Amino acid sequence: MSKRYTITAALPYTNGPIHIGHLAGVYVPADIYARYKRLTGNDVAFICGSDEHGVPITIKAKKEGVTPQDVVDKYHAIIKKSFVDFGITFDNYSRTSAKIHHETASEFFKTLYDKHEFVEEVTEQLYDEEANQFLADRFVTGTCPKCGNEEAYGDQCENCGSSLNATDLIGPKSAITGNVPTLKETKHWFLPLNKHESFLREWILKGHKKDWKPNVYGQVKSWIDDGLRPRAVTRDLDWGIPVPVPGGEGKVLYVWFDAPIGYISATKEWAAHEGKDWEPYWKDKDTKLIHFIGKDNIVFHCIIFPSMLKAEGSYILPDNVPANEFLNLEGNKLSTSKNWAVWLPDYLEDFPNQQDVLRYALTANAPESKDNDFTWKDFQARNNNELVAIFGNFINRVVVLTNKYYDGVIPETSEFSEIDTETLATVKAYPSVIESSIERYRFREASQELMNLARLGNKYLADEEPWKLVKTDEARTKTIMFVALQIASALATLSEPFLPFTSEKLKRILDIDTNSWTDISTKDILLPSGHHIGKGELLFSKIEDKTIQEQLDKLEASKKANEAANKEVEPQKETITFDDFTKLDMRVGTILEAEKMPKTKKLLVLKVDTGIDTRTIVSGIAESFTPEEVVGKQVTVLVNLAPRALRGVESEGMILMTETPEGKLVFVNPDTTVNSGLQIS
Ligand code: B3M
Ligand code: ZN
Repeated sequence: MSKRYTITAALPYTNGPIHIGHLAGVYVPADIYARYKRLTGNDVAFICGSDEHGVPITIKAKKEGVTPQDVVDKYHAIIKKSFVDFGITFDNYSRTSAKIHHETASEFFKTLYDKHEFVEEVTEQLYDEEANQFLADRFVTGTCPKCGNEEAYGDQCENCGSSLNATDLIGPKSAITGNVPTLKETKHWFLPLNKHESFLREWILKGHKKDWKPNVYGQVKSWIDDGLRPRAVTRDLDWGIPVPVPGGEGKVLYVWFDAPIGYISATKEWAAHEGKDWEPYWKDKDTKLIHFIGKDNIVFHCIIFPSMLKAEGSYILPDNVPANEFLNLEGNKLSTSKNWAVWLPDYLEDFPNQQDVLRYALTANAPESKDNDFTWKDFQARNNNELVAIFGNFINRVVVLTNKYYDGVIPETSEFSEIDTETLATVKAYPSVIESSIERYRFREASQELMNLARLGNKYLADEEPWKLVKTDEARTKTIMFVALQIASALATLSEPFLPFTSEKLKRILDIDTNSWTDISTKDILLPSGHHIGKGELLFSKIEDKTIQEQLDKLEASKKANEAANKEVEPQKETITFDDFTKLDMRVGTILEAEKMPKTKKLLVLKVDTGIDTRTIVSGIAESFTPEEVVGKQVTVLVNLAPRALRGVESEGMILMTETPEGKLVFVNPDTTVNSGLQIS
């Protein structure tokens, strides 16, 4: 029976592109669920949009020397394109800087204000005297009072997910100047969450949201049990939605107050475009509201937003909030600021038209109940051992053999053998097998069940060996190919939520666009005899080790570049006198010969013309230069350094070098080519 679903996916901050962690944590599971609900005949509104207010945007704008609007315009377009590129089928991808959102959020705030749902209070907030501004959210960092994380923000700790007041932080520090903040009085409007505790207990704990994932239910229960406190829902900032009530001048709505309302405004925008009524999607009690998010957003979607909806009074509450844990990358936390990520535009550049490979690898390894690690090796294995060797191989054999034996026409069958009947019965059971996993938000499990259907096909062909029988038993061969084609057709339909691009290709190859999800379990024949299929095309291609190594090298390089960019400059050494300096005798030298020091990685043995003489100098530059690269180079040489033996070679002096932030050694060179021996002072 068809139902109405409002499915939302967390609104990504528009302060940078999105990466594989966003896909794995939120958007691929949400898309699988939305596609599946559509395929099974439901009325779906799949909603998302850019989260364009909040401090991360203003910090980025300051860093890039542009306006916040420039930042959100740039990244809204990049992110929106990434979602289209990866087949994330939002019915509307809006943005919170849109007029309709400002109106909707202002109206929502005004309704709560008029209902006296807020507490208006003047309190002391953190203030940066030098920057002359209040410090809220990511403008201030400090130690989380709950878990000790030293990089907690003023509104939230990403480590334990706690929602914080900036004044809760231990040892707060301004993210603008680094100063220790002072306290200054200011008026804000608070949502008294403590007032909603009994409702939340009733709705979640007593309502015993048994189908909420344990990681979600557990976090929510601990917050409620710890005691809920009023949360400020306005800020002393100039980027955001102005507070629409008297006394709100110079203040904006807290980003986590306005952003969830973005789901509502984006639904309104979509419904207006589609000529639909938006209200049933947010106010009809039979509508299922599902929020797909990452675990750091649980408190906002399970406690704060439901309290807002309850206080407003006319909205439904979320039916489920299947939050995922975090995805790590090669053993380290994904980090936008440290550029430790696989950005979606970069992925597509390196793996064109291979979105499904990433969707599958991220789903098969999704951080559904605990943080999980994305490794390029696993990505390669999922592709080569499953998508190529099982799914692709099966489809390829079915299509090639059908074209080879019957010119692409699906053959007539004779009587089914026992294995045929069993196999076809197993195929019919797969929609409910996959459904059962999806309905419990177990998309990893669901993706493996899909792969098991491909395994079934592979095994059936390997056991029945039509390529051997075709010479001796034409009737039996025809029946085997007929059965195999039914499995291929089921895969074309059931793969759509997980592998949308492959599903489309497969439907094109098999020339089908009719079978619905339920047909697979109800119809006896999915592809009738006489139906004509197309020629084969490779669904997946093997990924070689060198391709994976290139990705690992890229990561290593970005890690080095980031370390370099953030490297602290060495503190100055102790002061020396001018006399000390005059003792140094630095000359221009020319490297005449160079060779590697045997059995070492770092050392080159150089013959240097110092203008005074030609001498041997051992230099630790072999990892930055080959001997050929340095011959003829003019360098700065400290000539009166006492000789010392290095690996049995007497080194008489030192070549002056420096190390770039990327860790590469470079010569401290005289500006132009000059005679060796010239003094440097
Ligand atoms: N912009 C995403 C995050 O915390 C946040 C989600 C808003 S959903 C209403 O990374
Ligand atoms: Zn914490």
